[in-house]
Amino acid sequence: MRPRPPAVLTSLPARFSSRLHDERVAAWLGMALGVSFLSAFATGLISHFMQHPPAWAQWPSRPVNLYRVSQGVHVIGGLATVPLLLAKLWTVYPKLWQWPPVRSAAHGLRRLAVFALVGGALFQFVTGVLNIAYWYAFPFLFTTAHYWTAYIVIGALLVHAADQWPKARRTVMTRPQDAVGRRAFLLTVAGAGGVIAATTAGEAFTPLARLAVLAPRRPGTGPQGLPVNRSAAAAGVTAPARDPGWRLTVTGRVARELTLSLDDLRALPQHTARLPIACVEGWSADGAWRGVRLRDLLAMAGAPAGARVRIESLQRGGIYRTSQVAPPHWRDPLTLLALGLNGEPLHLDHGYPCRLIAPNRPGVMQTKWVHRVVVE
Ligand SMILES: Nc1nc2c(c(=O)[nH]1)N[C@H]1C(S)=C(S)[C@@H](COP(=O)(O)O)O[C@H]1N2
Ligand SMILES: [Mo]
Repeated sequence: MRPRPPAVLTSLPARFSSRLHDERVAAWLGMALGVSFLSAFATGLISHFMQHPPAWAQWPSRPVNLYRVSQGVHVIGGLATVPLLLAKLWTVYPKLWQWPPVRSAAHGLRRLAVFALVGGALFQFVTGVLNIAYWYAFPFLFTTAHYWTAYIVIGALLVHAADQWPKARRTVMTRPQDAVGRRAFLLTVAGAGGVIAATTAGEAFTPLARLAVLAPRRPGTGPQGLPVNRSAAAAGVTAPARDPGWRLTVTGRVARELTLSLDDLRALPQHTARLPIACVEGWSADGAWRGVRLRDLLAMAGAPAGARVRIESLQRGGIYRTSQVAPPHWRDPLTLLALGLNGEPLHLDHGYPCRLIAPNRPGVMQTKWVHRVVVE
């Protein structure tokens, strides 16, 4: 004999009185969420592997805005998905109390996948939003946790989607018999997602910058019209960056080591590149950068053509004090050690005396306050 459900559960169905706890609403929302999660996963992988390229692979340096668009889709698309996720959870939460909780091994596995999917998705959204709000309320490194949880979420999503697909497809293909306000509900949810997208897209898409009231950073703000992520004071580099004794050295596997003062750098051929800073947190903004081509410096030093280059900052600690530049990027004529931005000498917070700026590259790898270029 089956155990009877606890009394509290038998009284529950009456409380889930809304007719929107409904298969049809759940199916439509599920399909939309599936598309959105897959897009987040793909763009997330791009971001991860741009920051941590495997030894055997190199990213191209073009198109210039590839990373910017991909990361904008990741963050803005992710934020716009929040209402969909909440609506889906609200629609299906009566199932949480289904009785018996596990009917068979297969049913148990299905439910396990749903729990992993819901738990993982909530974790991704909550920590993701806290991260772009610069509220590091958690003890772990966000990027690592976000990356590994993504595999759990996508694995669980595939199991859940394979399981639900036949039923969901049938549900959306048949005509509804009754009108219970589904269309209005789904349109409201889609509208809420649209409002979030519209009020954050301007953080990456400059024409909408003034609408971006929900974005923590946006183009047009900050010194020289560009947001600042970590200031010189926060990075502890104010004194060494201002020191007239500052020198740039080009060293490592080179024929001639170079040591250059700021005046030496200014005396070299100067080039302008219009390139974005595209932060992993979703915001991006164009600047007109002016400075010395990295490839010119490496040619002067006699660096081997296939070498990888490490850019080092004056900053003493922090995970973004160095970055790697692979040949497609350092050979690109747009890749500069910039001395100026938007017609002025580089602001201290943008990396004075000199910073790396390269096309199609995450913001975290656009190293500021550079003082050493090491050919590996
Ligand atoms: N040395 C150093 N460079 C750095 C950082 C840093 O913390 N230290 N932050 C990076 C990040 S996360 C971004 S998005 C860009 C932002 O550049 P900006 O402050 O000039 O806009 O700088 C990058 N360069
Ligand atoms: Mo960033």
